[in-house]
Amino acid sequence: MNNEYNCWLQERKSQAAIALLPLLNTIFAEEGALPGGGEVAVQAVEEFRRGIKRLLGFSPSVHFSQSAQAGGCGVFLGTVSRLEKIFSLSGQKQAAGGFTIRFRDKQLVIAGQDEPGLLYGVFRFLALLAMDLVHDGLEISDAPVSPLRMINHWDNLDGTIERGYAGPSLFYRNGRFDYDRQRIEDYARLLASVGINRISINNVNVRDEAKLLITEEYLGDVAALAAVFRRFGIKLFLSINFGAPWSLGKLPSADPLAPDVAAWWKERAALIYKYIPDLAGFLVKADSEGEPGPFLYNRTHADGANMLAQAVGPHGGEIIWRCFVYNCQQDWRDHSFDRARAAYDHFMPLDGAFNDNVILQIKFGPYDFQVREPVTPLFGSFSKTRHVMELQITQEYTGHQIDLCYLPWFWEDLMCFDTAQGPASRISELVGPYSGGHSFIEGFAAVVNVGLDRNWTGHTLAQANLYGYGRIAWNPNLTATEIAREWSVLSFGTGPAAERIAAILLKSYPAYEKYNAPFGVCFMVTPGLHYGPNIEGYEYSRWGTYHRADAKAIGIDRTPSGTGYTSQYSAKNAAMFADPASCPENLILFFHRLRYDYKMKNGETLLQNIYDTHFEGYEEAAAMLEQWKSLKDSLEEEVYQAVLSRFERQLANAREWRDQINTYFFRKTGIADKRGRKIYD
Ligand code: GCW
Repeated sequence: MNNEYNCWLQERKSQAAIALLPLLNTIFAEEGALPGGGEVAVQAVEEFRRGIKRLLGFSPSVHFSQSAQAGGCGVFLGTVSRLEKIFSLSGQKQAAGGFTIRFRDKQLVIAGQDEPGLLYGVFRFLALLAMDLVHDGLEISDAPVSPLRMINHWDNLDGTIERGYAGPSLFYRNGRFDYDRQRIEDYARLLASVGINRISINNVNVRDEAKLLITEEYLGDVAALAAVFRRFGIKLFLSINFGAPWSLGKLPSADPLAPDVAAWWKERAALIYKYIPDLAGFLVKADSEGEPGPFLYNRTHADGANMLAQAVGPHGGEIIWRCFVYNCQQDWRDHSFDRARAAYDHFMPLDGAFNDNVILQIKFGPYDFQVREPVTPLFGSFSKTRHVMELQITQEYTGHQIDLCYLPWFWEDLMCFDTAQGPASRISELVGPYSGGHSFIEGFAAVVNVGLDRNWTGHTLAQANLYGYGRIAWNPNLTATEIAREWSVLSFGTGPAAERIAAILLKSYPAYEKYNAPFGVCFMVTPGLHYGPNIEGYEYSRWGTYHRADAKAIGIDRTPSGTGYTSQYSAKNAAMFADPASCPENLILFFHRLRYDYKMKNGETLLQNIYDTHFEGYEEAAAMLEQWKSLKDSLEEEVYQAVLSRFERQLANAREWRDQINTYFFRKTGIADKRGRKIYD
């Protein structure tokens, strides 16, 4: 049974837990976990206790002790440095956040490399317990592959959320912090349970009252929120407005090289850190979609980021600087400009010019979280600059949490992309702690999909995307299938329903992609809203995202004979993308302008493939609805009905996409579907 508020931390009787009952009755926690010791360790012990209550219905008693007893029966929680001597755990040093779980001889030991590691170990053990996977002899060591695992909120202080589809903000209302403390704690628990360790709490577009978050009027409230997340090993970032020195400080400019500007930020940082001594730093969207930035003063992005880095550096802070910088005042008539080139053109020349405490945040693709776009060429190319990959959990272009679209399916694909720059150059292989001279991706940041809706994500099954993000950020080698199964069992129990729900999840992305814009062409979506089709909606606009379909052909030539974007990739990938024969077909219209009679690998024309995928996508959406209906008797009525109504809306959306896209191309070409299916004229 599923109480949707609890997401993947459901209350239920676990069979494995029942078998372990006597053992789980007593917890011995090491000294460091004593109240007054490390806050995160204390929370880890508390989470263990709560977790057992959730899965077994009773609270074990906790004994804090100076030194654990090797002989006794019970649960031993602590850090490796203390427990390894007593339990002779393998002395291998793990990455920060790592843990070992060992269960044998009536002893369960959970040892964290550090306090967050203990917390993650506890959550992992509880997940294994809930999945009935705990057995005598169990021994697991795990550690996060990515050091930085971040959530970005695009919440505004008026309570709205930019691109939010699950109700108002968890944090703000009417220009103030206004939240249910219990709910924030529950949120922090959910995030920590999948390993999240950083959170930015306000929209990267910093407007109105959000500009005042860095003033004393709000800093006390920021500190109070930081305190809730701190216990769960999660540190806060604040999004800041680069123009603050003039908008807030009344200085003549915000020029990063002006001494009064640098001094203003230094002073401001000192004030902020007085309130929140462990603030992780600032997140900055500069020179992007109307936000101010260093270009206003003819300075580089390194000038801008480094100036801020110097302000927060003395306090241990970091600057996360977004690479989503492009000209959004484009003339659609101008074919020489290509927005896809922008991030690389702006940032590649600056590789190595950033301070050590600057991390660049790079959207996974060259455009903007499209359903299908290639991995940006910046990954694998940067070697002297710290950087992370930005993903979008909120379903801006993937169905607004009305349509089911299980994102880890696509993220797995991204992780497998081979940048072809040196050995071990797949994205998943590049993820790890940064060390100068290597192109390591230090982790991930993702725009979150939660709001005040009771089930957090609007569509209950969209919880899988939040869960999946945490898991992939922890370990990019996990597969979408593994994650779907895990999430389904944790959310719906070990019965047969979970396997069937996982199967639906795994079909959802390909279905969505099929009824969406074809073959990586992008942006055939309703302008502004970004839900539902509008095939020429962005065609004559300023945003630089065109497909230029005419009666004969569609797509942008991004090869050296076109915009040259392919040349930003490694030689091997440049050659692969530049030739339609070797370019992956799901991206073929991103890289090429092709005639509708172009023969695809299946022997059919491009046009026929467009028709086929759109008919298929609709059928697959219809099949998901039927599969959901067949689960009626296995699910809680409320969850069943709520998800059912989303599937019905999704089907209406899929139908609109199918028919508008097919009709558009039929009208352009006058060529009918060779299978004679209904295309409206
Ligand atoms: O995807 C686009 C969105 C904007 C967003 C921007 C960004 C926060 O449409 O709403 O602004 O990206 O990533 O900065």
